[in-house]
Amino acid sequence: MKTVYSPLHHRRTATSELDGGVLIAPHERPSRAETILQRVRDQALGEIVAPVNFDLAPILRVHTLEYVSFLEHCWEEWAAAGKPGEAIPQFWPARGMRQRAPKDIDGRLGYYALGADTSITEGTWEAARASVDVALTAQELVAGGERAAFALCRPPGHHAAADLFGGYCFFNNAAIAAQAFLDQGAKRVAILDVDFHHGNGTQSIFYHRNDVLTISIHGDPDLVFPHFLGFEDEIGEGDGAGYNLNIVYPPGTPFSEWQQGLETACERVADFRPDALVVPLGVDTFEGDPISFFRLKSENYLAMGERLGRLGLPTLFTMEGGYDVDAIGVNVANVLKGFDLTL
Ligand code: OKP
Ligand code: MG
Ligand code: ZN
Repeated sequence: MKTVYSPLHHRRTATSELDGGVLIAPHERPSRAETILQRVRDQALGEIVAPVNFDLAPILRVHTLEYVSFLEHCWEEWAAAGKPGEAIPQFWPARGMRQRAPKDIDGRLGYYALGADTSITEGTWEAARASVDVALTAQELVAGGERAAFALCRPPGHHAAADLFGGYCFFNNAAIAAQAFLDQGAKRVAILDVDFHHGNGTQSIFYHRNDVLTISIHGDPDLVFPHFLGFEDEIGEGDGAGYNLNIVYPPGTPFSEWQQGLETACERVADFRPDALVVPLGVDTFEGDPISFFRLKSENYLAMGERLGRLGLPTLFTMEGGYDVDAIGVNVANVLKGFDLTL
């Protein structure tokens, strides 16, 4: 399958991630995308193509205008206020407080953030825009008749909600692409999130709808980020009741267990009879991942890709997490290779 890649991801070069009470070098770093690109190239998995530039319209189908404007201007406002470091939120509209974006940049940062792990920096806007272009270009390949495409998105997207950034995400690439399929005439789209973390943004965006089935397999949020969403009793609401599925696993989960969740997820996808499948692809389920707790091995990603391919659906992969940079290329390429074996 083809891979869509943009070097503009390099514009996202944060130097700080608040973790353990100190600022560390971010886990979500440029070398991630480069390692994946290199492996895709070395394994000759298919042509690597540049994205087309899209305007804001497809983004605004998913995100609010006030949020998009905030992201566009955050860095200049922060820099104009004379702050010495990167833009990190510190204050939230917590329980009992007003849910309203104030004028002050510290207030606005907290209003639009779901955590303090994700700094906004110069170039973040440009990189996040390019990441959406990558997803939408790959979406067009699939809509145009390719059986599958890989959007090598960076920064990732599945934690971003309609008006929230965090968990290294700004725009929800997978949700924007899913909405694009619908806007081009698809009746139903399924999103199957295999990243180690719950796809909270994607779930929230489609929670009240039955035209997008959202499924996520992830580490128990009682124990890990995003902490406040992703439990199994979240099944959707209103028209969306029955159209969200969360499959949760504990620390130490090996592929033999995880695979059962994948089987359940795939059967639900097949029952839904979608016109397209979007797979937010994180490989932070790997045993060597520094911030996660599953135990998948590199060879398991071949089987994962193969199972997804056996669904027989037009499929768009959007890159999400995976932080063992030495292994990320092999693991991602294995998923794509396993999928391609079914063609
Ligand atoms: C993004 B994606 C670890 C910090 C955790 C949030 C994790 C974001 C994961 N000390 N920060 O789903 O891979
Ligand atoms: Mg997930
Ligand atoms: Zn993740």
